Amino acid sequence: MAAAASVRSGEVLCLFDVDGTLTEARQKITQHMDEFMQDLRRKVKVGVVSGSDVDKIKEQLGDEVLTRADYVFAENGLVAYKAGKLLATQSIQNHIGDEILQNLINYSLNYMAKIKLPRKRGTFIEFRNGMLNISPVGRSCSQEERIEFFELDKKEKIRERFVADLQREFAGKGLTFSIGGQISFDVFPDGWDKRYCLGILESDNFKAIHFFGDKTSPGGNDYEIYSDPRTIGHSVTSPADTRRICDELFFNSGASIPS
Ligand code: M1P
Repeated sequence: MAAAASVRSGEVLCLFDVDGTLTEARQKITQHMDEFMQDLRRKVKVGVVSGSDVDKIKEQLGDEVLTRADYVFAENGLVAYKAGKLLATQSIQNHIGDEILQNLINYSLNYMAKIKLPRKRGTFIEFRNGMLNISPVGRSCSQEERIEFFELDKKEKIRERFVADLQREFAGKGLTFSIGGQISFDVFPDGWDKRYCLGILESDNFKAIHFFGDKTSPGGNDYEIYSDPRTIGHSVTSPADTRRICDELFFNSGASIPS
């Protein structure tokens, strides 16, 4: 697939979260959904914005995602691509400094060392460009172990309690803790949530930016961008629901592209 054409002012952009919106959590996009997105791309510009890093987005949406979408905003846009080209990256260590960063890592490892779970695996803290991703069970768990932790977490609120503790411990340090997926939460400087990518998009002068996400309630990692006045927010329940809404908005209306 060729790289996207340059963006003309006044166009419409559809911006999609990944997990629960374009794919099932941490799963690959289905062929049907992938084809749908390419059909949509004939009508509007298409971008993705995820808390995940670019390698995970590629695992889920395919290696060609950087050119099969007009924009890819990994780590909430802290690593940003447009038409396949890297625009900018951010560094959490430069922003918050090594002192706070190390305190946060030490405190989190210490907290996790005291949690007893049915099982633990590896990679409890993943250091990304613009954020840390912290997982009590460990990111190297299998799919079955992931679901097991997710179910346990729903009952025991392991991540919620961990996040509440960190919010108390690191109050006033300018950090946001965001639960987006199933086994982990993200930590990044205040303001570096998914709205971060809207700043990057400003100069492209879109007539309208539609955002689609599944974690749109307060506390969810789609909430801020979903409720931002710069977007038209759509709350979805699954990839099929995303397709249904896009279908209604852009294919079945019979009218011009809604803004
Ligand atoms: O859905 C977004 C989240 O996806 C992953 O979460 P988990 O592995 O816990 O399901 C992570 O990449 C996380 O950073 C991201 O916010």
